[in-house]
Amino acid sequence: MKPITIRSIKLHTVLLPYLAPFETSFGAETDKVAVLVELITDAGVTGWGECAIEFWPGYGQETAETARHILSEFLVPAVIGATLACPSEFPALIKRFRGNHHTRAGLEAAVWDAFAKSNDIRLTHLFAQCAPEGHESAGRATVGVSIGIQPSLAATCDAIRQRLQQGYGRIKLKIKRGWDLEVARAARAEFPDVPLMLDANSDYAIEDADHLAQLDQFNLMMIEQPLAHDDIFQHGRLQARLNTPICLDESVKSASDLQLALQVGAIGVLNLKPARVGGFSESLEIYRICVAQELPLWIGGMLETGVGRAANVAFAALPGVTLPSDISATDRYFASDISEPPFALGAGSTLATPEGSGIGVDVQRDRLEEAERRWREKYPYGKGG
Ligand code: OSB
Ligand code: MG
Repeated sequence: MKPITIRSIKLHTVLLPYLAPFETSFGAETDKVAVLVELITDAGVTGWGECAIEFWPGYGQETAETARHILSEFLVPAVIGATLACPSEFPALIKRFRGNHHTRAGLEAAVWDAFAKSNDIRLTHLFAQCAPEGHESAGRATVGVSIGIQPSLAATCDAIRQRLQQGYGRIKLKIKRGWDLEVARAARAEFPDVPLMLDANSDYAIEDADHLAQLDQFNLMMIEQPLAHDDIFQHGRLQARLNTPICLDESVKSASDLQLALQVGAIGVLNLKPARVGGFSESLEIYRICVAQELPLWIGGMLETGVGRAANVAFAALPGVTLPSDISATDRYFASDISEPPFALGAGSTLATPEGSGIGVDVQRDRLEEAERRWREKYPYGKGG
């Protein structure tokens, strides 16, 4: 394959209003905030990547301002002019800078897209080439939907019913302290056979083990991230007291975290968010471990714009991603996304990988400018730009 040389990089901070606020155990969000990375190669090919952040330092600790700072002061200067024979050479270029996983993942994603486009291949096929021998892209990802905390149990059941009618085959409900057993009970009463899971976003402590064990009666696929975002050890102790498999999200920030979680019995399923682990190279490393250990795997989402969504769908179409991913159709998030075409739910609760080369979706300049203007208007004191 043809190598690429990075000529220039431009950053875009965007704000896209969600169709409805998304509430988790740590609060509600009304808008998608993201920093989009536009990378241009010496040959004039443009690659796009998304730093999958949120408005505040919650889930991933990074914000639009930290992402811009880390990119413009450190990461971008370190990579301009670099030539890459393969995108997996990229992490070495920025190895001396630590942390900021969501930020570096956005930059790396732009490299993967530019590389795939330069070689006129779809990103999903490029990922497959980097996966173990014999792994080929299915050309579509099996997906589910993540439903935020609702104002009532009735509203929760309404939301589930609506998503099932739309064709989603797996439901994830957000829970928190005081909003857990009744939610599972209400959902199971109305939907006894639906593949169902819960996500606590770190709201519990090991002292809640007896309480959480009561969830075993609801035949859940898994419970996601019940304990602290930086804990692995206590999840191992908790798993010993639950039949429901524990799925780690926040706690696995690298391949080495995953090895530790496996070693101490803290994990039965992995939610892999490429942003959380610092990019697609580390994601491929983690993918190989999951395949070798036969650990059930799915790809998580951060309510991304079409740019981030396209790359995640490309990865989620790999055969080692064995469970439905948290990547829903565009109309579950936005009235109008930043890119075209939108992602639509297909038969069997799937999203197809777009046909074009690279991520296969095109950023719409007018919508990009509009979304950048929205960010500036909402945060006029120099936040982003
Ligand atoms: O915990 O998986 C999570 C969104 C933002 C931050 C954390 C999480 C989520 C989701 C959304 O669950 C999944 C999606 O993108 O649809
Ligand atoms: Mg989660």
